[in-house]
Amino acid sequence: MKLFGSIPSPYVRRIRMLLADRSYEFVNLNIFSEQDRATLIRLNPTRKIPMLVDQEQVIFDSNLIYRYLCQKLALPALSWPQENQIILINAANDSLVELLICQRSGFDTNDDKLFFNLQRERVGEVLAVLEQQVQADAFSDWNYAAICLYCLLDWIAFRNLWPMDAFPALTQFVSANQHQPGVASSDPRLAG
Ligand SMILES: N[C@@H](CCC(=O)N[C@@H](CS)C(=O)NCC(=O)O)C(=O)O
Repeated sequence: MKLFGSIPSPYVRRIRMLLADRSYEFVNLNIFSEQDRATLIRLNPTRKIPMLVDQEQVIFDSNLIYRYLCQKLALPALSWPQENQIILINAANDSLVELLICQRSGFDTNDDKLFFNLQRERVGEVLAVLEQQVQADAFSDWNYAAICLYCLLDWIAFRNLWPMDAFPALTQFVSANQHQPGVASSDPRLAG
């Protein structure tokens, strides 16, 4: 199996952490370089990372990759509450990706504009719900939902995307899980 992605991407990191002790090849792409972008486009018309190549099969999207690996590696299927947790994490993650791309396109994402307001509202509300869930021990097991949460929160810290002072339980969740399998080796700070 080959996982195509980048080191900083939180969506790619989920799968790297999930596969921490398993044998697979990681192909590190810079999706904005000409050569790597050609690889991305050839394999994945959505032009997003990650994608997984297993013999002739190409699987797009971290969520589908998890389902594929569940079947292939007999991993535990997600419960409905875990599916909902991942929907929450994805919603905040997607909005932060959009805001980051807008910033890199030269927009001031703190402007009072509908698109930016919607993303910021979503991120703030979702982080507040996740804070409550962590306080209620809904992320106390190290499972795929917890991996996804860790990748989101550590990426927020790495890119300095959102003030976390209002979310002490989320901050504590990151410190408490720093030694989990695959966390250190997939650190986005290693991208250089
Ligand atoms: N739903 C996708 C989201 C993947 C995603 O947004 N990846 C980002 C990198 S973190 C990306 O490839 N962005 C490129 C773009 O938006 O053009 C998944 O779960 O894999």
